[in-house]
Amino acid sequence: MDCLFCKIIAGEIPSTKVYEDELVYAFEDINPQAPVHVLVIPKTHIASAADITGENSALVAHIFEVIPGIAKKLGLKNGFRVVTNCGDDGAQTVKHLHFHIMGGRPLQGQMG
Ligand code: DGP
Repeated sequence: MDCLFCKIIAGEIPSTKVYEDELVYAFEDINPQAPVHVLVIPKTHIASAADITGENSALVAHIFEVIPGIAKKLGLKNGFRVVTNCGDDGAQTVKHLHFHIMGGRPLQGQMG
């Protein structure tokens, strides 16, 4: 499968790791939109939030379980944003489910 984020997980494309366990990989976004901008991805390929099912929802729950620890490690004491873009209208450019963690400054109240 020709998936950019699967290649990052495999180490075929370099990335700056922030967190990793057996299910999840987190790394710095190449085009940060905030002082802290990290992507959290499942190691199993799921194309987008539209592909979350009863079969893989435990993995998604695990992602949300590890996000507070990642945010703490990143020093986001004052809060942060978690976003997933889904599909073309959702401005998803990489078709591997990913959650943006953004923070490090007060963010605007509206998106898009
Ligand atoms: P989205 O628009 O939600 O699909 O966001 C995709 C994000 O992926 C975008 O913020 C930039 C980031 N990105 C794209 N290519 C690379 C890459 O090769 N390395 C890293 N670290 N991030 C990437």
